[in-house]
Amino acid sequence: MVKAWYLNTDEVLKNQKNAGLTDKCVTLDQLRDIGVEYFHFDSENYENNHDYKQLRTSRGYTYNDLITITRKLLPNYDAKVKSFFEEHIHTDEEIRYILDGSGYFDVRDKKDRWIRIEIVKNDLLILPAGIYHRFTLDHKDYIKVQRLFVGEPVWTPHNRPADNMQERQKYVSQFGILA
Ligand code: KMT
Ligand code: NI
Repeated sequence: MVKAWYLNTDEVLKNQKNAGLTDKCVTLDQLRDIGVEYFHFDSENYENNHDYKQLRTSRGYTYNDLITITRKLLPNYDAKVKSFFEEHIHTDEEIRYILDGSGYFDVRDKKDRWIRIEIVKNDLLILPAGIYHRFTLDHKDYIKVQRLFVGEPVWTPHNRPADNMQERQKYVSQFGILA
């Protein structure tokens, strides 16, 4: 089950277990309120899981691939890990299904505070287009994720500030973002 909490400072160190852990827990309802959706499917036999298949069909997630983020396996590891942790948005949803390992997604709340979301095996997280976010591994330095997409994938990150982008403005007005 996903856990989420407010970070105690803006500048937390990466690769620390529960880095920035506070007692200010964030609920799934609070995440939904900023457009972040969470699902849970057993990753052992997910290809045959009815609910997983249903999610993909209903939302049009036709594309999928795998990415394993760990120093030994990911080409250009240092640069990629660095860019994942730069605050950015995308023009489309970011859909990540965790098949193994763990990590953290940080997302901004309506008042521009960081919420840290712990993601572990079996979690499927959907970030809406236009939400400012970043990703980091934890101290285990290993995550294996399935990336899903509607049609031909576009992974381009647009680093903050990207406030003039159409998708950002759409997100801000749809979810009543104050910042
Ligand atoms: C992104 O755009 O933030 C990422 O793809 C992060 C790596 S996938 C867990
Ligand atoms: Ni991203």
